[in-house]
Amino acid sequence: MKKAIIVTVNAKDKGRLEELIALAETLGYTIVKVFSQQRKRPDPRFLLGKGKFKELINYVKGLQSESKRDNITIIFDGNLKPIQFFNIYRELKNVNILDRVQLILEIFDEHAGTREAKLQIELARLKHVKPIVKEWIRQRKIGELPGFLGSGKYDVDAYYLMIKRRITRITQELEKLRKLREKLRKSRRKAGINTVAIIGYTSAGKTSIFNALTGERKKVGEEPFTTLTTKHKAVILEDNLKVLLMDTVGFIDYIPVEIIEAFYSTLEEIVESSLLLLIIDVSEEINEVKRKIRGVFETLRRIGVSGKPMIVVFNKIDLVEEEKKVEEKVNLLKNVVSENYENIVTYINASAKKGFGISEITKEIVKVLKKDMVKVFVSVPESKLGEIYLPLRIISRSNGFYKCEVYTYKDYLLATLKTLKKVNAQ
Ligand SMILES: Nc1nc2c(ncn2[C@@H]2O[C@H](COP(=O)(O)OP(=O)(O)OP(=O)(O)O)[C@@H](O)[C@H]2O)c(=O)[nH]1
Ligand SMILES: [Mg+2]
Repeated sequence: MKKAIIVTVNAKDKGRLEELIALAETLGYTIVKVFSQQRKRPDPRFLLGKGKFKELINYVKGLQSESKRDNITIIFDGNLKPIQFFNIYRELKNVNILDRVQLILEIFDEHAGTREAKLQIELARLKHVKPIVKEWIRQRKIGELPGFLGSGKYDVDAYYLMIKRRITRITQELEKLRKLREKLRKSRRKAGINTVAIIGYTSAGKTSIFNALTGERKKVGEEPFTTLTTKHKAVILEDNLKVLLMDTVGFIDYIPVEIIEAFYSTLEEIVESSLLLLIIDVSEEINEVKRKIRGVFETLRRIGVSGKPMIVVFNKIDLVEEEKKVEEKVNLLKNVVSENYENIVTYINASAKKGFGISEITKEIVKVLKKDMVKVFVSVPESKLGEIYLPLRIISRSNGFYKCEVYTYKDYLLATLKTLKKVNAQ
């Protein structure tokens, strides 16, 4: 049995602790106890104060003598400092120690389907353990510890070197993949295709909305981080107006820097998209919904998104019972959203499950994107019509020519005119 003890100091709200428990349970841990403490500041040595830490040690010893075969893990809420990790490890032999970063990475790992996702997870892990190993080296030098995790005296130096080399290698490889994506993005925009990024807290229903808008059947699930790699699908909304809808990795409250840096490099695509579709699960208790909304905006700030137009979708409306309550809740949430973001286009109530609000979302997307486009009137020879990949609407047809309205993005107007000339359009 995978038993886990959760340790939290100065937990700000219940929701976050419950979330940590849910994350651990997702990984198959059974939570046997929660140690929580309020103190002026976390203890620099053990996070918990001396007395409470003793209690933890005794509790673990009790568990260990009860059953030798059980695997015991201690999960710390928040991020342990290397010295704390080291101190705790020294006092508590034969248990696994995880903090929030490692826990999230374990879940990511279970869902990682692509090579890129796997590399990103490995990079985040290496960056996370690097300072801990460094601390180990420091402790050994001052004579506190003979070896690393019970291994030979100098293995720890070799291990540290390996970590550094591997970080360099992976960073290079990810950089190549990133450049490739960048090229793709540019060519899409030239072809008049805009990207709409569907974003939101994990389990908000992003993939469900993505599926409803595209007719896809990508995997949805109750578990957090069902989606780990951004998925694209081109859809034609109207008059040849093609957009690329993008389903993304869910956010989570307090994403550690390592994960943002390594894993969320894919989220660059969010930074470069034309429009954001923010999905909010309104079915939960109001304070929980608010906490998650703030978490999302915090992440957006950290990845450098601001001012981009955003459509806010209040999803899972089917789970809120009375209509009056929906109205009340949604109004409160609008305040939280508008306090945190500048450019909200509109708010839409929806249920991906019941198909409610989906056509409204489409309509609003079209409205926003067309704002950024200009119309050009041209006559195109019939045989060449198929060579125009831009959104267009045929107005009339005469003498072998189609009279059309062609849409293009303002910043690509010159390029578009050139392309039109090539197909003898006038
Ligand atoms: N009742 C109800 N359930 C919904 C609705 N939309 C999504 N769900 C459920 O919510 C859960 C999460 O949905 P997903 O679409 O996987 O959510 P996600 O945001 O893509 O989640 P991650 O990829 O894990 O971050 C699933 O069990 C869905 O069936 C809705 O409108 N109503
Ligand atoms: Mg998903």
